[in-house]
Amino acid sequence: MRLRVAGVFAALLILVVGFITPQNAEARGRRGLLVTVYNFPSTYDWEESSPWTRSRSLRRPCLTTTFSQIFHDWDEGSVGRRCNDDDFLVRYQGFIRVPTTETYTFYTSTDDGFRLQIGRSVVIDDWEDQEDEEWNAEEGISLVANRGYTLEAWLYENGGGAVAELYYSVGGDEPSVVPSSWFSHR
Ligand SMILES: [Ca+2]
Ligand SMILES: [Ca+2]
Repeated sequence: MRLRVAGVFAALLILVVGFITPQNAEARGRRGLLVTVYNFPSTYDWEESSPWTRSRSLRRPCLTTTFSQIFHDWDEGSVGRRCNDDDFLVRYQGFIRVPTTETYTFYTSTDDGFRLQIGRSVVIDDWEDQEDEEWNAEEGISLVANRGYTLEAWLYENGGGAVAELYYSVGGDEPSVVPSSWFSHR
């Protein structure tokens, strides 16, 4: 009897988790970053835009989900089935916790523009039309171990391919993709 109750409870739990996990979600629970994607008209002037100053005016996302990392190559395609192939904006929100107190250098490979803010510091400000390369931008910031810093990042795609990849390095090591274990959104 007790086993049967446990079985029913487990089934219910799976149902509930499945229901609250958004479509396209790559991360569960508090893991990963909250991601919101918005469509824009093809005439939009991206390089002159600064959505972080008017984020409250952004309405009706084409996709709301969680991504475990900032590590995607959408090629010529879209982020979600209701989203444009070109002219879209991706907003990442959450927290970053690093394992050791260090100066972290962040590297980006993005197409097109990208901006990364950690706490109050704008670490990467690379808001322009471009193709992805090694590296489109790199910048260092000192972070304290196990402290939860707010993280907000933005990517826009203006045409052709779309890429958003965030790497880090400490002490001159080869850059690695920022691991999912550093990100959370609650
Ligand atoms: Ca595209
Ligand atoms: Ca592009």
